[in-house]
Amino acid sequence: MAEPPYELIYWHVIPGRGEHIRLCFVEAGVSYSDTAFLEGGMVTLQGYISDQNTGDETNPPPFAPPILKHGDLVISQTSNILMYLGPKLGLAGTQPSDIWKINALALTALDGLSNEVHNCHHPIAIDLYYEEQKEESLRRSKDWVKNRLPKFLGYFERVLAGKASGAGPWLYGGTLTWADLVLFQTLDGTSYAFSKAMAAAKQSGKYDRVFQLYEAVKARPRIAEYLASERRQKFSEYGVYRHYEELDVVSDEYLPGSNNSIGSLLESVGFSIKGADISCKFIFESTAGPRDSPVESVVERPGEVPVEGLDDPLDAELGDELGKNPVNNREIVRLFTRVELVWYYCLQRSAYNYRKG
Ligand SMILES: N[C@@H](CCC(=O)N[C@@H](CS)C(=O)NCC(=O)O)C(=O)O
Repeated sequence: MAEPPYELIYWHVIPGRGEHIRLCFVEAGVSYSDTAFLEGGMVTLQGYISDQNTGDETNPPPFAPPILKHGDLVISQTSNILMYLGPKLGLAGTQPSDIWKINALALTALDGLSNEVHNCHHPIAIDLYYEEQKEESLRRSKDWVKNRLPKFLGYFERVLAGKASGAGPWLYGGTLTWADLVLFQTLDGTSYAFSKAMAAAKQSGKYDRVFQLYEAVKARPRIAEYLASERRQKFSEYGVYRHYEELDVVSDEYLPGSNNSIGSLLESVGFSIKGADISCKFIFESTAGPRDSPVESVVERPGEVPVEGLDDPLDAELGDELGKNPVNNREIVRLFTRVELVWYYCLQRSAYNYRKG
C-alpha cells in the first residue's frame, strides 16, 4: 500500500527546528508538503497549536511545531518525529536497536548545539525580547562559548573517533543517519550565531572529524542542491539561531599556544589563565608602567595590539620583570584582572586577524 503523504507543519521564514525534518526528506529524496510554503499554511499551523485544540480521537493536541501529519498520525517534538521518520526514510542504521543510539546522538546535538544556543539569546524568559535580556545574554554567551561549546564539540569528536562510528565520516555504524543530519544543521546554526568561536574551533584542529562530517553532509548531492535552492530558508534575527554581533564572542580556549608565556607563570602561582599570550605585550607594558595606571589607559592603544602573536623575547622580558619584583598574590590578582580586560579587548578587535595570521 502506498504511503500517505508526509505533511510538515512548521513556521514560515525561519528554518528553526523544522529544518531537521526537511533535511531528512531531502536526503532520502522523499516528497513532503510544508506549511512554510503553502498558502494558508500558518492558519493550519495555528489551528494545531490553538488553545482551543483538544486533538482528535487518537491524537492529543501538539504543544508546538514542528508537527508531522502522516495519514491519521499527528505527532510533535522534533526528536520524536525524527525517530518516526528515520526507519521509513532509510536513515536509521542497519540494526533495529540502532535507533536508540542514533536518537541519543541526535538528542545530544539538539540539547547542546540547538537548545543551549537558543538560551544564549534568551537566558531569562522565552516571552521577553532579546533586547530585554541583553546583559544576561552576553554573560551567558561568554560562558557557553568558553565551557559548553568545546564540551559538545569534543564529545562529538570522541564519538567520531570511537569504534562504533565505523570507518566513514558518520557518527554511528558507518552509515549516514538522521543524527548526522541533525549534527550538520546544529553546527550550521551555531556557526551562524557564534561565527567567531566556530571559526576558531575549526582552526584549532581539535575537532577535525566534526568539521569533516559537516562538509560530508553538505556535499551530499541532494542536500547540496537543496542548500543552494530557494527552499533553504536563511537564518536571521528570529528563531533558534540568531546572529547578534555583540554576542558573537570567542573564547581563548581555541587560541593556539595559549598555555605558554605569562599563562605558565601565573599557573605556577596557582592561577589558571589561558590566552594570555595574546595580550602579554600589554601586560608587560602595564607592569613596567606606573603600578596604578588605570586599565583603560592600556586598552586604549589599539595600535599595539599584537595581532601577529608574540615571540619568546617578550615572554623572557616579562619573566625577568616578574623575577626582579617579588610577586605576591595581590600582584597576581592585579595582573589577572588586567590580562582579562586587555585580552577581551584584543579578541574583539583583532583575534580574527590573529588566527588568520
Ligand atoms: N522540544 C520541542 C520544542 C518545540 C518548540 O520550541 N517549537 C518552537 C518553534 S521551533 C515554538 O514554536 N515554540 C512555541 C512555544 O514554545 O511556545 C521540539 O523539539 O519540537
